[in-house]
Amino acid sequence: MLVAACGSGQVGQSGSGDKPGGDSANSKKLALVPGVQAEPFYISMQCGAQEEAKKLGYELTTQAPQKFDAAMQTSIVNAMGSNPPAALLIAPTDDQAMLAPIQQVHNRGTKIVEVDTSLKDKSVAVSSVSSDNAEGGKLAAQTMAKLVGDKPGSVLVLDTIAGTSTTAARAKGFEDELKNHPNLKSVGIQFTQNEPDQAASKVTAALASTPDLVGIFATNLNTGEGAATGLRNAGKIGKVNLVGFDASPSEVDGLKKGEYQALIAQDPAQIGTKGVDQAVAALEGKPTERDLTAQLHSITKDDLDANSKYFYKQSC
Ligand code: T6T
Repeated sequence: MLVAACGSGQVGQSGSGDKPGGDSANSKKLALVPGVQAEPFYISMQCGAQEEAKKLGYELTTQAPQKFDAAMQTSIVNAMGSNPPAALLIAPTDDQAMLAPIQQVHNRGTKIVEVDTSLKDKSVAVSSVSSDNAEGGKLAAQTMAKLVGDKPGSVLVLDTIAGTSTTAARAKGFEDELKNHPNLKSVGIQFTQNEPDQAASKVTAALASTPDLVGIFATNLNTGEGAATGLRNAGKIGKVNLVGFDASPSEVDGLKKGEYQALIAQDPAQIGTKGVDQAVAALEGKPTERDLTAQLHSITKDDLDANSKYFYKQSC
């Protein structure tokens, strides 16, 4: 587990029994628990959150699991124990398995704000801030249809892990929009466990079984990186369109090299900023918004430079 790539110390180290959010040692403490450590999407989100927390006079600490894994994330949340922060900003790695640990922290008085992913149960968090992921999937399908043109063919969708709210919504948004483009036929959604190697193998298998494969939609950074590897290994770079999600340095590099034909970039810093605003509003008794979205941007090689502000960071 990693502590704060861009800042301060551990969550919940000072005295025990404080009442979160009350007039206590922890009343100005916010904790951020992203989906996984050392990943440009979550680092960029953390940068936005940290800056906003500082501006508003709060202290934000970050602790992320080594892998996008509910058991690892549960350990971090459980370790907050009797000394929880005033507010917890969290990207639940599983829309059901993370309910019990988050609920426990909530029961101790901590305000919960979901950033990026969310739980199925809408009763725990005061606010959820994310991209409009269904809209992102739709945008990806429209981009794919434009890239493929009138040519009929099959497309493959690479999802991450079942129970990841964001990528599930992207995959569904893509499949729904595909119905408006009858030339394109989906060969279905494949799970990759968010492992690039598994994504690469799925692409290798799809290329072998589907000779008319014209496109792949990779629903996040790892699936995209794996898909590019699968295409490279088969000598299919540029022959099969790859539309990725996110804009990590390696994906942007892949777009420049022609491995990807388009990327749907999120604005993770904005998610972090808005998440902190919601947490602070909840703590200060001000109105909050239950669901907030951050903007998405479709980027191709032709408009790369104009969109460089959306590229993700490796550090703050
Ligand atoms: O796409 C992001 C994030 O939105 C998603 O929930 C999980 O994957 C990423 O972190 C990128 O790897």
